[in-house]
This record gives sequence, C-alpha cells and structure tokens, in this order.
Amino acid sequence: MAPILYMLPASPPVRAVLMTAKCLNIELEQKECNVLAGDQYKEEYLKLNPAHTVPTLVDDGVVIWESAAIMGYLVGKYGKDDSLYPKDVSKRAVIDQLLHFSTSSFTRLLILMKPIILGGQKKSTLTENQAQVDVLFQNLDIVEKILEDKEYLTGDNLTIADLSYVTWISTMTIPFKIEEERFPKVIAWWKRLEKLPCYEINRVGLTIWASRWAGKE
Ligand SMILES: N[C@@H](CCC(=O)N[C@@H](CS)C(=O)NCC(=O)O)C(=O)O
Repeated sequence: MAPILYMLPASPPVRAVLMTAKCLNIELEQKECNVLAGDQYKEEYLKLNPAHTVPTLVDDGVVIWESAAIMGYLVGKYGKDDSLYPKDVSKRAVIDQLLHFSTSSFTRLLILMKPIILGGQKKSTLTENQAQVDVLFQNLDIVEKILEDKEYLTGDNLTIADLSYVTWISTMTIPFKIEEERFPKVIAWWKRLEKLPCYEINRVGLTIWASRWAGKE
C-alpha cells in the first residue's frame, strides 16, 4: 500500500515532501487536509498529528509529521541510494543543521503571510513588521554565504536540504523581491533547481500561493 500523505499543495513543507517522493520515484496517496478551512483541528487528524500541521505521513502504521523528518524517512526507506540524505554521519549532520536552521528561520515567512492570507490583515502590515522581514533577508544572506561556489547547499549533490530551502525561498518571492545583485548565488542555485523534473511540483504550489496573495489587499 502506498504511504499516505496528508497535504495541501500550496504548503511549502508539503511541496518539499512531494518533491522528495518524485526524486525517489515513489507514489504517495495524497489526502487533502485543508488547513485554510480548519481540517487540521478535526479529532481524527489531531490524533495523528497533535501539532495540527501538514504534511503528515502515514506508512505501515508509522505516523510522521515535520517535513524534514518525513523526507529523511522516505529516503531511508524507499531510496535506491542515500544521495538525497547520506547515511554518513558527517554529511548527514550538515544536512540536519540546514534543516534545523530553516525551521527556525524561514518559517517566519508563514507567520508574516498567514494573517494576510487567512485573517483579513492588509499587506501593509508587512512593512509594520519590518524587523521580522529584515531577519528573513538576513537569513537569505546566510544562505548566500553557505552556497559559496557550491552547486547545491552541501556541495555537488542535491539533498533534501535543497528541496526544503527552495520551497521557502521561492515562496518569499511572492510578497518580496529577491534582488540578484544582493543574492547572485541564491538565484543561480534556484535556477539550477528549477531545471529538475521534481520542480514542477513547487511551481504548482507557488502558483496557488501567488493567486491567493494577489486576491488580498
Ligand atoms: N515545521 C513544519 C511546518 C508545518 C506547517 O507549519 N505547516 C502549515 C502549512 S504550510 C500548517 O499546517 N499550518 C496549520 C496550523 O499550524 O494549524 C514542517 O516542516 O512540517
């Protein structure tokens, strides 16, 4: 039986998991959990995921939430090799470091955008939250430094860290402009990822976000 993924296509962490599955060439049974409509608070869903977030994976009686954990699990269980998430302790630690950093940094984008998408707040509140926006861009400065002359975030190979970061960074471009002069390496890396077959999944989610954003004042 295919693993079940509770998801919403627009969600950046969902997109990262779907891209991972595509890279691994595995099918997931996708079940929509519309977090914009409150589905995540239904009793059955809270039993699976008390943190009431998407994505949530159910596979063979195992329930995992938090996208980074799901991606690592899928590579470990279904990958023909471990290149997306190497078993080598040092290589894995660098990927984990990046994933932990993105959880504590780029998810702030959701905090900024959510009240506008969901709560009727005006887009002008983004400028009122300038300090938060500045931190978001400082995090992008850090990614620019991490990339140095690497093809991908950790070196020559694509890993789940790239798949996770590209969902957040591309979503940042909906409310903000990422200037090529300030972030040349980030832009070059992003263009590289756009060429991957799995990237189409990110494009679909981004389009949904962008149209929701465009409909707001
Ligand atoms: N760190 C989590 C973030 C998950 C997350 O915040 N998902 C959002 C959608 S993008 C969500 O489900 N929000 C609903 C809620 O928090 O109630 C992950 O990577 O899985």
